[in-house]
This record gives sequence, structure tokens and C-alpha cells, in this order.
Amino acid sequence: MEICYLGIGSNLGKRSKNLISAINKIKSLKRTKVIKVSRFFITDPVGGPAGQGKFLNAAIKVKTNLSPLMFLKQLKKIEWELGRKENVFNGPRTIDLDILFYGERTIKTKILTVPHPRLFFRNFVLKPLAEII
Ligand code: PH2
Ligand code: MG
Ligand code: MG
Repeated sequence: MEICYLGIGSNLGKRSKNLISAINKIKSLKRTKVIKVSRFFITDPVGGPAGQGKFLNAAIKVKTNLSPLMFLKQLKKIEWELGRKENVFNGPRTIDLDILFYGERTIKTKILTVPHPRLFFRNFVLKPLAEII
């Protein structure tokens, strides 16, 4: 099993409900265990269109036997199930699930880059991550 860290965020709809539902769905993924969940942080939006609402952000630690691309596919499915339709870059979203680290691997494909390429510039990721790492 590989240890992975995920960043999660929401700034549309019931933000804490969205985070909790996403975490529960991740808990019920096969070959995957949620080990730690950070507190939920209210954060100012970074980038994206002006005037979007504040985010609720958290980080979670999981163990998984799913391959990185299979894991990504499952996370995208959860985003979709929770009603994510928005596609504006850095824009408002009901739920965003990002793979920050997947074990010690570095991955660079069209659909997945790990470690997450913007993680190191984003306090809304680093703060919750620091709490659980
Ligand atoms: N996600 C983004 C862009 N900006 N800002 C905050 N505060 N929190 C986020 O999760 C966030 C963001 C793109 O995924
Ligand atoms: Mg993101
Ligand atoms: Mg994302």
C-alpha cells in the first residue's frame, strides 16, 4: 500500500457537507483506507475569477492499493457524484479532490502531475497538510 496525501476544497453549496461527503466516499473506495483528516480551514480564494466565495479546505492521509491513475479516476468520479460541473480554471467548485503526494513517486502525464505542481505555493494546501504530515 502507498501512503498518499490529498487536498480537498469547496466554495460552492454546503461546503462542510461537501467535504464530509467526499471523505466518506473516499472511505468507501475499495483498496483504500483513510488514516487522518485535518481540521477544516476557511481560506481566501487564490486565483480564479474575482468575487468568488471563500473556500473550506482540508487535507487527508490515505493508504491505497489503487494505481495513481485508478485513484485519480475514482476521485474524479466522486467529484462528479457530488455535483461538480464547473470547469473554470481556479474558479468556484462544489468539490475539488487533488492528489498532492502518491508515496514518493513523481508522475508527469497529461492528466496527472504528482507532487501537485502548485502545492508548494498554496497556504490553503500547506496549512492543513502540515497538520497531518
Ligand atoms: N483551489 C483552487 C484555486 N484557488 N483557493 C483556495 N482558497 N482554496 C482552494 O482549494 C483553491 C483556491 C484550484 O483548485
Ligand atoms: Mg485544486
Ligand atoms: Mg483538482
